[in-house]
Amino acid sequence: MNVHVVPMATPALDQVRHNWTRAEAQAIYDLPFNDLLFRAATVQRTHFDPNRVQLARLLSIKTGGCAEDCGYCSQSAHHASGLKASKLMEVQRVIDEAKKAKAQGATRYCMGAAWRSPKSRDMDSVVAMVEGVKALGMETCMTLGMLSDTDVAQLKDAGLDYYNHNIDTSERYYSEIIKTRTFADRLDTLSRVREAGIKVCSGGIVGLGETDEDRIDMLVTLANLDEHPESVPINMLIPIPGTPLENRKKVDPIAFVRVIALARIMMPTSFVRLSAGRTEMSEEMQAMCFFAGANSIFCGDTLLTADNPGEDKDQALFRKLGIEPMALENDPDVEASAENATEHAGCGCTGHTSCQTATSAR
Ligand code: SAM
Ligand code: DTB
Ligand code: SF4
Repeated sequence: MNVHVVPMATPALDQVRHNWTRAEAQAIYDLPFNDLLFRAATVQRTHFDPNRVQLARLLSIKTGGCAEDCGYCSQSAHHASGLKASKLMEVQRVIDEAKKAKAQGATRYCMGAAWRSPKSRDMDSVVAMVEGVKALGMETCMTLGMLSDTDVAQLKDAGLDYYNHNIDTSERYYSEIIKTRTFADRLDTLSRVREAGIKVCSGGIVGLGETDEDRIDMLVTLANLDEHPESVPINMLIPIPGTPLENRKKVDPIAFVRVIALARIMMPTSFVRLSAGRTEMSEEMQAMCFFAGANSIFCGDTLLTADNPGEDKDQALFRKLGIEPMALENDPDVEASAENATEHAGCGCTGHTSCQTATSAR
C-alpha cells in the first residue's frame, strides 16, 4: 500500500504571517480538496479545540433606510427590497434581547445599525448599549458603518470589544458592488479601530458574482493587515429580492469550503465565522466548513433582517457532529454560581436561599 504524503512543503503551522503573496494563496486554494482540508484542519488544531464553536448573536439596532448602496443589502435606501426602516432601538430593549441571547448560549453580542456612519446624537445610546451588554459578561461587537476618531474613542471608552467592518470582496471588484464608498474608506475605518485598541472583525461575502481570484485577493488583504482581524466572518450571499444581486448564481459549496479553509490557513489564530447563508447550506456543507476551520457561527433564528437556522436546528447539528458551544470567559453568572458551590460544599445543598450557611456573596 502506498502512503500518500501531502505534496507540498509543510510550513510551520503555528506561524502567523502578514506577507502572503497572491500566488501562494492561490496555490493553497487550488490544492486537491483533501489536501487543503487536511492542512486547514491541522492548522486549526494547533490553535483551537476543533470541537468547540463560538456562538455569536446579532441584533439590528437600527434597521433599513441606509444611505449606502451595497448591492447585496436589504437595508439600502437605494433598492426596493420592501423593508420598512425603523429608528434606533431603545437601550433597555437591546439589553433585554442580549440577556435572552446569553441564556441561549451566545457569548458574543453583535449590534448592527444601517448607517453610513453614526450621527453624534446617536452615540450616547450606542455607548449605553455597549456598557449594558458588557455588564452581562458578554463580549460586545458593533457594526455602525464608517467611524471618525471621536466615534472610536467613545466606543473604546465604553469598553467595546470588537468592531465589525467587512471589506466584502477584492479591491478590484468592490466598485461593482458598492459605489457610495471605496475599498480605501473601509480600510481607513479598520485602521482607526485597530489604533484605538478595539479588536477587529472583518470578512466578506462569497456569491456576489466575484471570481476565485477576487475571493483569494480579499483574504490576502485581510491576512496582510498589520494584525489579523481577530474575527473573520465569511458570508454566503443571501439573495434579497429587489436588490441588484437578487439573481446571482448560487455559490458552489466546494468553492465556499475552499474559502473557509484558506482563511483558516492564512489567519491561523483568528475566529473564522461561518456567517450569513446557513439556511441554504446542508448539514454536510456546514460540517465541512467546521472541518475546514470555521469555529464561530451566528446563533438564533434571525441575522439582521434575514433568516438563520435557529437554536433547534443548530443544537441538532452540533449533537450529530459532537461539537460543543464555546464557553464565555469571566462570566459573572458562572463565577457567582461557582462561588456559591464552593461556599456550600460543606452543607451539601445547592446554595438555595433557605440554606443557613454564612455567605458573603448574597
Ligand atoms: N452598515 C454596516 C456595514 O455595512 O458595515 C453594518 C451592517 S452590514 C449588514 C454587515 C455585513 O453584512 C456586510 O458588510 C455584509 O458582509 C453582510 N451582509 C449584508 N447583507 C448580506 C446578504 N444579503 N448576504 C450576505 N451577507 C450580507
Ligand atoms: C457579518 O459579516 N455578517 C453579519 C454581521 N457581520 C453584521 C450580517 C449578516 C447580514 C445578513 C443579511 C441580513 O440579515 O440582512
Ligand atoms: Fe448600509 Fe451596511 Fe447595508 Fe451597506 S451593508 S447598505 S452600509 S446597512
